[in-house]
Amino acid sequence: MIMHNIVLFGPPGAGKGTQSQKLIAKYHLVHLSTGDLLRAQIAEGTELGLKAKKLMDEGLLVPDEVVIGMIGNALQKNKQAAGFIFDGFPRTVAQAESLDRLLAEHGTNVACMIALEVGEEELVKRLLERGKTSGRPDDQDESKARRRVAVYNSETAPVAGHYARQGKFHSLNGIGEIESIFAQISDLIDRHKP
Ligand code: B4P
Repeated sequence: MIMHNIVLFGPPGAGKGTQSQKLIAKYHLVHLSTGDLLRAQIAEGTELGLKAKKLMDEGLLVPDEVVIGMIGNALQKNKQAAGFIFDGFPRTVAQAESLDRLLAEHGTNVACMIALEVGEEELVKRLLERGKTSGRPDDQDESKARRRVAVYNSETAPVAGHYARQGKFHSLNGIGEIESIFAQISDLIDRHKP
């Protein structure tokens, strides 16, 4: 039975992927990163991957129905999981509404959303730094990094209100030592155990 579901939230480069790796080792939850799932489709050269690549390389969001479909499949495949860390999803209010509905179909819900707050200059710096080694086209130039932040501000930021209205929104400063941020996230997760 899927029980303990955490949404890790924040702008591109805020540290969601970095913290997710540490959290799955500690809590044995299944990590669902829509960015990673999409990049796997690109690597396999699927039709979905080809369409997604064009949008991702430009720093734009992939259509809701594509990512919602991927998450629905992943939930179906992991019915025995203790819970999930959702990383980079939901990124629109429509995705959040779909996530709530999909989890309800499995008799569960989001326990809490944890947002990592980082300002635009630091985000751009981190993304360009990662771009030196990641090979990710969306990390390669400043104008794309800034477009991703702008897309976050217009399309993704309202998702915080969706979970705030459910009393599930928590926000942390995402600037600081990775271990210290991890300790603060762990504390929030422990306080929201079902
Ligand atoms: P994602 O793969 O989700 O990636 P992200 O936003 O770049 O990164 P994240 O916040 O995880 O950063 P990380 O920890 O690595 O999205 C990529 C694209 O996929 C999107 O633009 C979109 O096109 C598409 N997509 C994905 N999901 C979608 C959805 N649901 N709907 C529609 N489209 C979707 O950190 C970045 C860097 O910072 C790293 O190099 C790290 O080392 C560094 N860092 C982390 N924490 C730090 C700290 N505390 N101090 C200093 N540096 C730190």
